[in-house]
Amino acid sequence: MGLFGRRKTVFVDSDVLVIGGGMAGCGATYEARYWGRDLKVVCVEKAHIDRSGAVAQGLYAINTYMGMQWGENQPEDHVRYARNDLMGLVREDLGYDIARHVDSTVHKFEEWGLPIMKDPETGQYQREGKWQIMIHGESYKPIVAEAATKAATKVYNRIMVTHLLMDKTNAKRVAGAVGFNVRTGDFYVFRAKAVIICAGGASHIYKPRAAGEGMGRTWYAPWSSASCYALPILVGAKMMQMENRIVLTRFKDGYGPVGAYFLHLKTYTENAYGDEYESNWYEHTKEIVGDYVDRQPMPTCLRNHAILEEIRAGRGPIRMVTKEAFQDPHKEKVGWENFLGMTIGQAVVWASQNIDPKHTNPELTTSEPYVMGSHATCSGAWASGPEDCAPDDYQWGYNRMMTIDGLFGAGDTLGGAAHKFSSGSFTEGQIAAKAAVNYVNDLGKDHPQVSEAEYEDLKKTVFRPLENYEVGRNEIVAGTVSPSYLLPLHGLQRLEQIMDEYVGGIGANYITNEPLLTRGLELLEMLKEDLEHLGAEDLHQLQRAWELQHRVIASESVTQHTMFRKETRWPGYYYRGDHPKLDDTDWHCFTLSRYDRESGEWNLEKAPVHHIID
Ligand code: SFD
Ligand code: AMP
Repeated sequence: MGLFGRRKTVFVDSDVLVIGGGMAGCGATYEARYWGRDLKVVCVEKAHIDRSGAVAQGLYAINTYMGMQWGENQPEDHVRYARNDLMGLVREDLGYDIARHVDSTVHKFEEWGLPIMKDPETGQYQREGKWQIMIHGESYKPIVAEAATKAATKVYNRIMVTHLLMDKTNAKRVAGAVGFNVRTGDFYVFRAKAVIICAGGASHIYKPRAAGEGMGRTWYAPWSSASCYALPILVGAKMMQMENRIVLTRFKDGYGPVGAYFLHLKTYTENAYGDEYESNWYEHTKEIVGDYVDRQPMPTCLRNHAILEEIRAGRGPIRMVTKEAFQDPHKEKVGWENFLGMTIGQAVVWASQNIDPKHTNPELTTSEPYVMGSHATCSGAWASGPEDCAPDDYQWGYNRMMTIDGLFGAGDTLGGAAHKFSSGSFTEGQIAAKAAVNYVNDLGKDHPQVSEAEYEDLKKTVFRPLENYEVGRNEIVAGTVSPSYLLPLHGLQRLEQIMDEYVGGIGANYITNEPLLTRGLELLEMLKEDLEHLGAEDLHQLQRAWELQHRVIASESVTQHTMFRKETRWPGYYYRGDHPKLDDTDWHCFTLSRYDRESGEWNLEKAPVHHIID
């Protein structure tokens, strides 16, 4: 049993287990109770549900709201918008399903106490842009968490889920999950009839621009550690479009989002010499992507592309022209409040660097890539679509169920439906939970069983880094250097460098090619071998160790997908130097992968893109 054999094991039984209590997880927990009045609904969260996930700090806008009550937009319009932004490749059935339900979700948020700004003239929600509405959202997360907490049978905070459990007699059916309490070190075995993964996206798989002491400052939450991808990948669920990682235009050094500035303050950008530059790159971009360059609004990746090209041409930095907008006291107030309610670090960085946007146009930069299913990209698990509108190719079971029986997902976890954002992620959690409750009810007496041998083995695996450290620390040669273990931070830095240099990160100008990807995969394989020897000094480091494990498997998936798609589909997100153009003839398709944990092999295939909206 090793050094840690006597560690306590806690068993928790549930009908529906929700992994991750962020936006999607709160939506799933809330809705599972609505449809499953008598069911046992458990939510497990690695932090504390009141302030966890990407919305922990608050938000200043809800980016997905149709406004159907005022005839502003229809769900079909949102599908067209997301399809356009993703250069054609979205699961229209999934996006439509969210769009038709998202307004009523937002109305609930308001009912629960979220202050939504109103247009003083019309009394309607204050629009930031066509899809975005403005909120006083510092307490957005505690508000939705309260609804989920009241709905749950129990929320287990401070437990990091590390692995899924499969049914003893059916390896394609989920039976629960295991994890550990990051404060007490207890081992948890969650037995469940259905599992909904809502564990957020992935930051820190690429080397961030902010290194060293600023490392924790990234745009996406630094604690978004790819569990939502690793958990399904490791049990053989199919993933989609994992090459579609996102790069965001952000204010320099603080990673402050730009949407409120562009859309509400009506700011614009210029190069170092005060010139407009996007039109310089029109012909060049048209050669790469064809007519997609003429779509309105211009796809997010192409806006990045123009910035990157202008900088490569030596006319950087790119600045946002704020000086004009900030002359209006209302806009000045909104400009500052936007960050104080959402990304406080940006306001602090400006103060520390003597930047007052009223007098200085701040610099923009492009971020390191993140992996997300909820913002302007849609990487994630491949899920079954809604019964009434998903084409046959996209329908094999319950709505939002992955290719594993009983395993559902929502938010960043699921691929295909870009532009969900916070409201759409909560909505998708609701949709998944309704389907999961139906699944549980339909099971009857045929319940999945967990295998004792499986969870006992996992218990040893989960705590092994503590043991490695305990034994290996006797051999420390200098400071933190040991010949027999690897610390999580060192492993993370190695991962970030591999991804940066070989898989198109900032250091490589987002460019990669087949030889680079091939070498990147070899280096990832070597890193994986060394992960057996991760050493964790304490429970906090044990969590870091498992976050690293999850990031590495997700990174491998990104690399495999990037290798498979032999075109540059989204210039501005990444470039295949050996296939520099968009190729609609061969690649107007989804890429799917499946990892076989026995052989370690990845299987990649194409899936058709069906357009269900004209
Ligand atoms: O402007 C485990 N987002 C924005 N959405 C908006 O609607 N408006 C905005 O203004 C937004 N902007 C923005 C946004 C995010 C960030 C970081 C900033 C600014 C600075 C995007 C949304 O936040 C995002 O789309 C949703 O939050 C996604 O929801 P979800 O549920 O997929 O992820 P989550 O909320 O991060 O929650 C994940 C949870 O899982 C937990 N977890 N628990 C147990 N075991 C494990 N192994 C776990 N791994 C993770 C996490 O702790 C977390 O609670 S703007 O820039 O676009
Ligand atoms: P961001 O703050 O960049 O995360 O963006 C917030 C929202 O505004 C998202 O819905 C973006 O797609 C949208 N957005 C940001 N910048 C622009 C722009 N220049 N044009 C159109 N939409 C934008």
